Amino acid sequence: MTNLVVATGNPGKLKEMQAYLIDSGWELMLKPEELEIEETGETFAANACLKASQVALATGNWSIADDSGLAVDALNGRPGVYSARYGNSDTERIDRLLKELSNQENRQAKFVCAIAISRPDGAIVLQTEGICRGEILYAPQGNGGFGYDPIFYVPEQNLTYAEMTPEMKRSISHRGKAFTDLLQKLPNLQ
Ligand code: ITT
Repeated sequence: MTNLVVATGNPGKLKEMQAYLIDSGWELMLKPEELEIEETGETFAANACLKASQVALATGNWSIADDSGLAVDALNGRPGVYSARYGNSDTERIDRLLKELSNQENRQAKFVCAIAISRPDGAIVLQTEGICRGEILYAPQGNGGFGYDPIFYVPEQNLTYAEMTPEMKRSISHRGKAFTDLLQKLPNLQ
């Protein structure tokens, strides 16, 4: 089995990425904790490529990275690629977003997930993106998941991401859509 380093320091993401990749035929490895990549890109795709490529070069292995975030219509797509930098904790980030939307009736938003896979020499060989549209609630609801999950409501399921079982979130989420596409292409890579 070929090693594949999962290039994330976010435990919530890591758990979901491992679940998608468990039967993929790759030997998953964790990114060394001290290895941090600065996200200088202006798009999710650019940052996913940056992380995958840098981690591959630093470890000498194949690497997979996920760059994701929440884009709110009434905020012109913010926090977008700054989703992780919107506060120092999940609670702070959620509070800030809810404050910014406090007088706003348009609650439409989308979660975006870009994934990139790099060869050990840093070359990106696969990229994909998934989107899930939803609405931002006025207060958090549900205890599951991570990050912005408690305020992201999906009308088709009548649940927030945080109220879904991990299996349901995996099947309909932005990350789920990106991985469905990726997993079809993954076996042909090496
Ligand atoms: P890595 O770069 O190390 O992977 P990160 O947390 O910095 O970890 P990003 O730069 O991609 O990752 O930022 C993503 C932000 O969007 C972060 O605040 C997440 O909590 C949030 N996010 C991404 N996917 C999410 C999901 O499925 N549910 C809730 N929040 C999510």
